[in-house]
Amino acid sequence: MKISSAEVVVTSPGRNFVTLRITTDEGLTGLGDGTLNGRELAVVAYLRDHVAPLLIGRDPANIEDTWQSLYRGSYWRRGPVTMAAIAAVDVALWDIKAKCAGMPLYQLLGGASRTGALAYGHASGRDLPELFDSIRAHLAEGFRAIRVQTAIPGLGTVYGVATSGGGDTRYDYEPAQRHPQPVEETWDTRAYLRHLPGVFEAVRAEFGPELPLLHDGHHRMTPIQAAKLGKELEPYDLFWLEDATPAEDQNALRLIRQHTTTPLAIGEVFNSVHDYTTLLSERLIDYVRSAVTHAGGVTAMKKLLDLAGVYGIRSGIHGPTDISPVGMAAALHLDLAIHNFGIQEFMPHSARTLEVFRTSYRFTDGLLHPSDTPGLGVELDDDAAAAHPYVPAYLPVNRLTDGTVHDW
Ligand code: EZ4
Ligand code: CO
Repeated sequence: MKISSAEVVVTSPGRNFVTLRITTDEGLTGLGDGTLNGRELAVVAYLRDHVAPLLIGRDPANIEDTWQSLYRGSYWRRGPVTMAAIAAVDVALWDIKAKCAGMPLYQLLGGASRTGALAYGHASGRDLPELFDSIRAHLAEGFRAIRVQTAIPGLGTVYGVATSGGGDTRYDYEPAQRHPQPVEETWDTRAYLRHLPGVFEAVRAEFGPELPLLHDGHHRMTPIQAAKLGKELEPYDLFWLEDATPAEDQNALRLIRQHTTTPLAIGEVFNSVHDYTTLLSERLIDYVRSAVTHAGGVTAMKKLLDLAGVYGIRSGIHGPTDISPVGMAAALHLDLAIHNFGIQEFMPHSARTLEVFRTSYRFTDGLLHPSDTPGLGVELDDDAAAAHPYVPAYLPVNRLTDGTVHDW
């Protein structure tokens, strides 16, 4: 069997998605996700101009060889654009292989290690009553683990918080904020540090000790600020504190770790196992946050998670709405198969997105299952995709109250 075409589909049903469809001379197709939020067209050009021509004529069965050819063979390696492009190819080839085998992908990864993957949902509120309502709504939807984000007194819109109340409100730029320029938000880390422990105290008092609670610091603290927050949150027994510091400095985690037993999760912006070597070998984190879509696909994620498992570190695969349903399905097959599964982030996609991407994964009683459909279990509706052309959209930019650009 040979690859006969590799076609890039860009669609924007509320937000932009980049999908690679690989077709073989026997008519089999596989889908891969290469969506890189705010830099989508860089991956499109990389795939269309520099990868697709190299794939034609290759044997789709040789996934490891194709991965290594694209990684080592390009000379320029790593980086989010390259690794998202490689991920798109890798996941599409796994989809083809599993369809060929007539099995769901998780069977090729070793079979099911659990009945389903514990998912966490994103609750948020501008004040405590709104936050409590949001937590209750997520519990009613079946979530058994909840991420908690709140507004900060004195600041306007901040990461992770829905901007208006009501049932269908999404915080996460769903629909994405589609402007030719990023919107700007204002940030004050000291105000955040003063406010957050009281929020978790109130949530624990209202919802009791059992419910797993998570929080995303979204790269805004210095190491010593993160250490202080981790200590102050210890009484509220977080499942994890995510992205406490900008994660490219692995040594920063050593300082945080010395001060707090709050579990730490990091890595959604990482794209290589080499971003993790110190963090894993020194056990500086508890959860690996990389996305299949941004870290080289199933092939690379399996190796990364196996290495994490050597150190007793578990998975917490990134699953925001800017990962397409194709990338989400790939994550779910890994979640079901690996031994050291921790938790899966799950922000349900919009109805419009799910008209473009026909999924078969299920969410039942707080657990996600990729389904037993052969392959990934996701198909792309070309007509629906074509109805939603690309729209420029960027993540926000953060500025401190004095105007200094800060990590968002
Ligand atoms: O801000 O995926 O844990 N989830 C996150 C996400 C990220 C977006 C960036 O594109 O931090 O909401
Ligand atoms: Co995050």
